[in-house]
Amino acid sequence: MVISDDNPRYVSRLTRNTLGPVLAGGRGSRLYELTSWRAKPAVYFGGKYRIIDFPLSNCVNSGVRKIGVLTQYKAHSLIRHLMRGWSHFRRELGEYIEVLPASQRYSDDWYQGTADAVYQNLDIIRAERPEFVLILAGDHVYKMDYGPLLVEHVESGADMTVCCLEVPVAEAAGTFGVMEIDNTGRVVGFQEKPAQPAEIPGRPGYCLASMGNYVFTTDFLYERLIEDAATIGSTHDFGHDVIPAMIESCHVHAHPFRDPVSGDKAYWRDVGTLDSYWQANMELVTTTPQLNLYDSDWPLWTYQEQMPPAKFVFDDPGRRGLALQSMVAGGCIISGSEVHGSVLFSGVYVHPHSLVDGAVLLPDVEVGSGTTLGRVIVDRNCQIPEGMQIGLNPEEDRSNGFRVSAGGVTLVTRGMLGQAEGS
Ligand code: ADQ
Ligand code: ADP
Repeated sequence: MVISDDNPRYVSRLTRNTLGPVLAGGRGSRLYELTSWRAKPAVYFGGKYRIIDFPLSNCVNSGVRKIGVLTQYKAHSLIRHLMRGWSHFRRELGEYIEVLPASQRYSDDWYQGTADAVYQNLDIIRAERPEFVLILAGDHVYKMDYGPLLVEHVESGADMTVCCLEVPVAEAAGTFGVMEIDNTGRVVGFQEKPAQPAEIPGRPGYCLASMGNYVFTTDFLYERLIEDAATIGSTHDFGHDVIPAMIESCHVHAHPFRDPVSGDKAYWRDVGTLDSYWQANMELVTTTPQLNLYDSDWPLWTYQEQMPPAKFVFDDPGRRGLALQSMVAGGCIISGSEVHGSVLFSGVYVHPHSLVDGAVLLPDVEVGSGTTLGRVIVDRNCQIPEGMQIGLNPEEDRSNGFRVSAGGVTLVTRGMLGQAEGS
C-alpha cells in the first residue's frame, strides 16, 4: 500500500511530476465531413464540449497540470478552442498548457506517426525534467483518474504502462491495438489492429484493447524514441512500431481501466464513426447515462460563449415550443416546435411547426419552419431550409446530397446544403 501515513502525498507527487503530451493531430477520417475543417479532438460533443475537453479535464482533475497539446491536421479550430477555454493555467504554480504544433524540429517532415510527434518535442520534454510522461490520445470521451494509473506504473516496476479495456473481438478487429498479458498484468504480446484479435483466456468473444494512453518513465521514453527514430522502415507510431518492439526486452505493464466506484468496465467511447458519434450523444439524453456530465466531483471544463438562457415559447397560433428527453444548451430558442431525444448545442434556433427527434444539432444551427429532423447530425452554422425532411428516409437523403452512414444516420454540412463553409 503506497498511500500511508509515512507517505501521504504519494499520488500527488507522481501526478505533479508527470508531463502530459496529448496527441491531437489526427483527422478521424471515418467522421467524414465533420472533420473536413477540424481535427477529431476539436469535434463538438455532448451539447457543450469538444472531445479534447475530456482528456484535458481528466488531467486537471487528476493533478497532471503540465500539458502539451500536439497538433497537426486542421488545427485552427482546436487551437482557438484551447486559447479561449484552456488558457487559465498559472506557470508560477507549475501548471501550464502549451500547444506544440508540428514544427519540423528535427527533420523536414511534419509529424509522421504518434511516436514521431512526441520525438520531435523531446527537447521540450527534456527541459521540463518530468519523472513520468503520460501520453494521451486527444480523441476519446471518458472520465479517468490518472493517479491510480501512475501508482500502478510505479508499483509494478514497469518501464511503460498501457491503459486497456475489455472490448468485444468484433469491435476491436482492425480498429484497436490488442494485447495479451500474464497473470501479473505484464504485457506478453501486442498487435496493432489485428484482423483476428487474441481472446482473453476464459473470456470468449473479448480481447484486451489499448486505449492509446501510455505512461513512460522519462529516461526510458528517450531511449525508445531515439532508437525508433533511427530504425529504418519504422512508421514511427506507438502502436505499430514502438510498443511491439519493447514487449520481449522491456517491462510493459497493462493497466485495466475500470469504473472507480463499481469496479466494472468503465465508460470509454472512441466516437470515431458517424454512427458511434451519434449513438454516444444519444446515450446522454437517456435518464441515467453511464457518462454522468453532472458529477461535481469530476468537473468537465470547456470554453463556452456567454449566451442567454435557452427559451421555449408559444408561436403565434399558440403551438407549444418544448423539448423532452433532450439536452438544450444556452442561447437556443425553440418556438412552437417539439424537440425529442436530441442534443442541441448553443445558439440553435428551431422555428415553428417543426419536429426534431433523434438529432444532434451543433452550434448555431437554424431549423426552418415546417421541418422534420430524424436521425441526423447537423454541422455548425447550417441553415436547414423550411419544410425539409431529413433523417427519415436514407435514400431520399442520399439523393439530396447528404451523407448517410452505414447505421442510417444522416450527416448535414454547410457544403451539402450549398451554403458558404468558413467560420
Ligand atoms: P488510432 O486511434 O488509430 O490507434 P492514431 O490515428 O495514430 O491511432 O491516433 C492516436 C492519437 O494520436 C489520436 O488522438 C490522434 O488524434 C493523434 N494523432 C495521430 N497522428 C498524430 C500526429 N502525427 N501528430 C499528433 N497527433 C496525432 C491508437 C493506438 C491503438 C489504440 C487506439 C485506441 O495505436 O493501439 O487501440 O489508439 O483508440
Ligand atoms: P469550429 O470547428 O470552431 O466550429 P468551423 O466549423 O467554422 O469551426 O471551421 C473550422 C475551421 O475550418 C475554421 O478555421 C474555419 O475557418 C475553417 N473552414 C471551414 N470551412 C472552410 C472552407 N470551406 N474553406 C476554408 N476554411 C474553412
